[in-house]
Amino acid sequence: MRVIYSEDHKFRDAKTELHGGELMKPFEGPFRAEWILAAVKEQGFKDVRAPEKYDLSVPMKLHDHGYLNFLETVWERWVAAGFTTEAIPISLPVRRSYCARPPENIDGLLGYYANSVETSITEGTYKAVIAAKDCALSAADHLNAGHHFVFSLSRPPGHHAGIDLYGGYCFLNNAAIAAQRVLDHGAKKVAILDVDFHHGNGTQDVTYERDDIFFASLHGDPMDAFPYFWGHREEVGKSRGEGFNANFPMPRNTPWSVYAEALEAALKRISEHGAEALVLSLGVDTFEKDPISFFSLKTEDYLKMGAMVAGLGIPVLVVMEGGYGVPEIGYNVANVLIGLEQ
Ligand code: OKP
Ligand code: ZN
Repeated sequence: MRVIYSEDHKFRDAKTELHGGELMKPFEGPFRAEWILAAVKEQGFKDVRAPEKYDLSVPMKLHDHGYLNFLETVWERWVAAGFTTEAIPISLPVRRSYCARPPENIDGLLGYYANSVETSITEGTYKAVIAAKDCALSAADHLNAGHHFVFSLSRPPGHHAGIDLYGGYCFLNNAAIAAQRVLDHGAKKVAILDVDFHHGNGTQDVTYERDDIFFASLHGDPMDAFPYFWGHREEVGKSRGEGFNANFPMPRNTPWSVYAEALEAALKRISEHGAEALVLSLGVDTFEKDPISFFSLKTEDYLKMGAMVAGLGIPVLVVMEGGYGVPEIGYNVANVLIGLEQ
């Protein structure tokens, strides 16, 4: 298992997250990658490499070009508008708004491109976002070169980032970017399996009308969990992508025994799709002690998760998504990697 890691994730270190009506210290911070890196090294994954640098040609196949320009320039435009704090949108397009075109004002533009508002944008954010994208692309190139397992240990996460939407701590869809790179190298069919506690609404958005990327997500029922407006079972894909999207919402306190059945079903669908490679959007916020989630997985369950995914018998590129609050996140991630290699 090769691990791809860039120190540049540290440039995303927001001071604020709007949570429960207050600006608090964010759940998604540099300490997460540090805990995960320390644990995977301790568990024997010592082949840690920095990513190569890439341009935006692969992200441009998935994300809106105006959105990419927004990500690159938002901080300087926010500062130029006279703001001195982290950037948070105020006004969002909602039901019955006429939002056919992005506003010119940066305050309005933030809302135009946001799918939620807890994700404050800071000076260093874009640099870290680019590094996470480079980790995903480098990991894909290692897979393309014949490695069976690769881990992109990156942050910020990506699975809530849609075609032209940021939020849920995400900006670029690292998992879809990796999947696209594998397709560009010659694979005809790939799959993305999202085991983060939260529905991968961004990944669903960028893959919804495609039949070359099968997307499956296991997550807290959106009736009760962020991102609330996506992730129901009836979302099965659209036009040529119809039948290539599968959601597995689950209730509070879901234990491994129930989770494993959904995972089995998702893996069966991925097999039937004929995927030649898998991108695993790995969030370990399904852990029983996660501070913002409500499943009941235990540290040893992640070994079984990795082993089940390895049962597909295809190359697996693991991309880091969520997992918060407690140092166990590192051991939970390491257990998935150990399970994969068994
Ligand atoms: C990102 B990822 C806590 C409520 C949830 C956003 C959660 C983003 C999760 N303030 N807010 O999928 O782990
Ligand atoms: Zn999550």
